[in-house]
Formats: sequence, structure tokens, C-alpha cells
Amino acid sequence: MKKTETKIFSTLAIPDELAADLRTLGNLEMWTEDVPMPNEQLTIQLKDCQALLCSGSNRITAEMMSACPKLKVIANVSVGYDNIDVDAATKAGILVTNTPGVLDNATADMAFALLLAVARRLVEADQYVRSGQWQGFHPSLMLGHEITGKVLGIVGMGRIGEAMARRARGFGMEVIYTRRGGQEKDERLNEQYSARRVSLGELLKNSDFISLHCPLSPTTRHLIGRVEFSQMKKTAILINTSRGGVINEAELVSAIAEKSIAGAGLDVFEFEPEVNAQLLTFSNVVLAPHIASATNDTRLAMKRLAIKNLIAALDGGNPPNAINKKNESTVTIAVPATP
Ligand code: 8YV
Repeated sequence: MKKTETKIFSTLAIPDELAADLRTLGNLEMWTEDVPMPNEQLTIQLKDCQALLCSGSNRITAEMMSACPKLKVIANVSVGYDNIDVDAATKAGILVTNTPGVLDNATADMAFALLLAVARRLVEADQYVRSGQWQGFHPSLMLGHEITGKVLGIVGMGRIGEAMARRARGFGMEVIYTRRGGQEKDERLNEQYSARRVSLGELLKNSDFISLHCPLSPTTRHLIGRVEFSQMKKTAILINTSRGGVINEAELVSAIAEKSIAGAGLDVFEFEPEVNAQLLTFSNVVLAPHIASATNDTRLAMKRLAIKNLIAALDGGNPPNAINKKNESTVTIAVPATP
């Protein structure tokens, strides 16, 4: 295809230093507003496009793909890809890629920051001081949860889960974990983090802190619901930087209201950007607007990796982070999204 015929659209602003590479391939247009691009507008924009760079907040549906017959690649600037109908993309011969590896530290930093903030009541304390309520030292003022020596349960010991385990070891915590797949990595993980692989039930029962790091898939949707909350310690604190839908949010509200767990730190929500109104009323819940990967360095690295994938796909090859793979005239699923 001639360079002038190739059209690339990005739903995120791409800095000049990275846009230059894309412009050597064809015509680049982008959405530069600070709010997510509405899907109707995106569908119209994509009609003539061969390539799309998008974020996890763009829902790329089967209908959109069938309305955009020239589309060859969707490069998600996100490690999670539950926003894309990968099956429909595969059927339509569209490659889908993601950005694993470059956001592990930033995401684990945020998960640990939430853990500390809930355990040590940081947001509550900040509000207390700002509102002028502080009268002076009191021995039982704002008592929180000790972290050293406590058990962290990591649900999904992938790259981000491991980054979380590194932080936990630095804080003198004991690590237990669940992960998908066989046992081939367990020996290294157990040794490296003095950790132990356990069943989900065992993890829920024994953890003082539980941090979710699994992708959202049909098998992990509502992985944490009423039954799971009832298995947790009453002193447990739940942290979620993965996807909101991994938790049944209504059941989380009940668990907090009934004091069946001690608190939660949430960066993601089941129906985001909508947040269950009751969550806003709990002082033992710390909320963030899906910003775990939001550092300048990490967001730049994510865009750079997504562009590398997009260029490889437009060049006719298999991109390094393909979710589905090219197979002669069609495309086949390579990575099933199971926990
Ligand atoms: C993104 C994320 O910022 O990578 C992921 O899976 O959740 C975040 O890093 C989000 O998807 C918006 O693109």
C-alpha cells in the first residue's frame, strides 16, 4: 500500500517525538480532547483507516469493526484488552496488540500506595487536619493496621503481581499468591519472594491484605463476590488496580457496610467512570480514578510500545505483543484470556 493511502487514527494524543515514526507510514490523525472519544465519532473516523491506536477506555466492538472494513490493526495502549472484542477482531482479520511489561512498576507502586493509604488511614488523616479537627496528640488517634509481618495475598502473580511482591518483601510482608498456568514458574517465584502458591480459598482465608492483579475475562468477572468476602478475615483490606469487574461492586459495598472486611483501596470500578455512590461514604475506602499507570515515563513507554506493535503490523509482520496472530489469510487467537 502506498504511504499516502495509509490512514492511522489515535484516540490519544501522540507526542511529536513518537508521531514522527507514524507519519513516515501514512497520514496520522488523533483525538486531542481530554475526555474519551465517543464511540459514534470513532466509528465515523475509522471508516477509511487501516490502523488504530486506542486506550482501555475506548470500547472496540464487533459492530465498529464491521463498519470499518479497512482496519488491519488495533494497538491498545494498555496491557488489559477487555475493552476490545478480540474474537470479532480475529474473525475480521484484524490484529490486536497490547503493552505488557512497561507499566508493571507504576501499577504496583499505585497498588502499594493504596495499601498503605488504607492501612494507615492517610486520606482520612489528611481530611482531619485540613478540616481543623485536630486538637493535639492523642494515643488512640487514627490507629491503623500494621504492615510489617502481615500476609499479602496476590491474586494473579504475573508481571505486575511480581512487582507487588517485590514491594511487599521490602516491607517485611509474607507473600502468598494464586496464578494461572502450570507449576513451571512456582519454584523461582517461591524462592525469589519467599512466597507460596495457594488456592484462592486459602489466600482469602489467610491474607491480611489482598491485591488483585488478574486480567478481566469471562472467568475472572466477579471473581470476588459475597462468598469470597465471607471467606476473608474481618481485618482484611482489599486492593484493586486490575479491572473493576473482577469484584462484584455491590457485594463489596455490602461487605464494607457490614464490616465483613476492614477496608478497600480501589483504582478501578465495575462501571467506571461511574462509582457506586455508597463507596463515596466510607472513610475506610480510598478511591483513585484509574491512574495506576499514570506517570509521564510509563505512559510514554506504553505509547512507544503500542506504536512499535502498530508499525510491525502495518509492515505485514507479527507484532511483538500480538494478542491474536496472523495465520496466512486469516488470524487465530494466540493468548486465551483466562486467569
Ligand atoms: C490504562 C490499564 O491506563 O494498561 C492497563 O490495563 O488499565 C491502564 O494502564 C487504561 O487501560 C487506559 O488506557
